[in-house]
Amino acid sequence: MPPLQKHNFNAADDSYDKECDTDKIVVSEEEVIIGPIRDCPKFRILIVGQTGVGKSTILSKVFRITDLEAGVSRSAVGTKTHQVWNGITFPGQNDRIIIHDSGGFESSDMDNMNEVEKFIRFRKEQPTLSEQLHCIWYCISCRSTRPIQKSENYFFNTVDVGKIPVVAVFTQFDVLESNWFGQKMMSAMRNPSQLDPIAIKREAEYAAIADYDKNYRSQLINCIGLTSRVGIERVGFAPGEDDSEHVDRLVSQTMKNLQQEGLKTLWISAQRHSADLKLFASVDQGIKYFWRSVGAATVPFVPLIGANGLYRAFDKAFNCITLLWAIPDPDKLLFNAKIRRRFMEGGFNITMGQRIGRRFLESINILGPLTASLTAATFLKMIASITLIHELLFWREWVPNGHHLPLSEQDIETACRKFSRSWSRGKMVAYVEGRMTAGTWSSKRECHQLCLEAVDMGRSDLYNDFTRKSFCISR
Ligand SMILES: Nc1nc2c(ncn2[C@@H]2O[C@H](COP(=O)(O)OP(=O)(O)O)[C@@H](O)[C@H]2O)c(=O)[nH]1
Ligand SMILES: [Mg+2]
Repeated sequence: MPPLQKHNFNAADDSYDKECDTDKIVVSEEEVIIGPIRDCPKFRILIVGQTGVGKSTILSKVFRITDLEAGVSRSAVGTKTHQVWNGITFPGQNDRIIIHDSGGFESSDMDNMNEVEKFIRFRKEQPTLSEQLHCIWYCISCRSTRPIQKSENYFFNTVDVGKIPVVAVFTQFDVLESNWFGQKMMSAMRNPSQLDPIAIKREAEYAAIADYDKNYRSQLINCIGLTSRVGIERVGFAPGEDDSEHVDRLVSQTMKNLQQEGLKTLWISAQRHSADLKLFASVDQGIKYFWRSVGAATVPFVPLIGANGLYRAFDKAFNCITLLWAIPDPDKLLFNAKIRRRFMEGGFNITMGQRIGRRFLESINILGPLTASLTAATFLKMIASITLIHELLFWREWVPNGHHLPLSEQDIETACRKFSRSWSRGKMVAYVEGRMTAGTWSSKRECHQLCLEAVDMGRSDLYNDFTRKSFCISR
């Protein structure tokens, strides 16, 4: 543990005006997120399932990795049965995951299952969080008419996973839908004058869900018991169809099964599907930093904070938000003080040459020290701006065939400029300032709510183009 550093946030010196090397920021013990992610920077997940159930497909959807085989294997070990021991990482694609793939095995192949069991036992005995296994996805295909067989029975009833969260994922659900669609179309053909493909598609969806509940989900519940802590989810990725809702459900089901706060945060950072989860967490963490630095735990709060403190809190919130979005950034541009200033310039729409730092913050209020509402408004605008600019960068890399382009200064420049000139920024700022003047900033809860609303407002106009898919995960 590094020594706990005490900061005098209201110090009158210029220390925070100096370029701040954010890589070297000393993290105190109570740090909520930077600590856990520093100690355990990668989410370690085991994915189990027979060949062809769609394991690689799921991984690519949730983590934005293109090719599992192209990952970097940590410890290449011998035979196919031993494949599970290889932790695969994805530098430049997703720096927050280590994947263990059971490799394909047939249902009667108990050798492979025994190896999986040995691997789980080994991971359970590891003393540090980063060496432990954080989650298991057990995939079963809906293509199979007998989904629960010998290896499923063995895994869910005999293998002792301890506290490791398990999600049973029924894959290729769309295959059930198309089977039902086929059947229903056939019988409708008998009376072609009443043929209505749209109505039949809807009927097929309902039939598939009923089929799934009765013949897949219930079968598994019969096998494991109603009180089991295993999460159960279904996903289907039909070619050419929008499947974001399916990925959404798997991401939230996994989140629900994680017990530890630190792991939940790591999960939010590791999954690269839901921007909403990252966004909510950014606001949560940003407000926490603000609150800690204002030095007032009472309600209504009185911010006892100078420009130094504000800048410092901003900087920490920035670290935290950057870690949450986990945008592949091989050159660590997002931790560079000069580049970070572009975010502030983007957020406040000031000209490039202007000095940003403590003096800038003081100059916001040229008549004297920052007032309570001004402090709060400034900080909330900052949190909302950094969050929204991160979101722009997050979607930037997700254009067909264009993902995993390394982040460049130009990309950051473009995103900051787009944001600073957008209606969104204008609306967000006006909203925060309006509400502040009305005095609705005096409790923690109100500040938090206001910041979420501001982000939402800022979001509304930024994504009228193709880049944003509207995922929404309710909290
Ligand atoms: N229709 C449909 N096909 C899928 C789905 N998931 C995977 N596939 C296809 O099934 C095949 C095997 O998938 P893959 O992810 O490689 O399975 P793995 O062997 O478990 O890694 C590939 O041709 C995929 O395109 C799905 O949800 N629906
Ligand atoms: Mg595979």
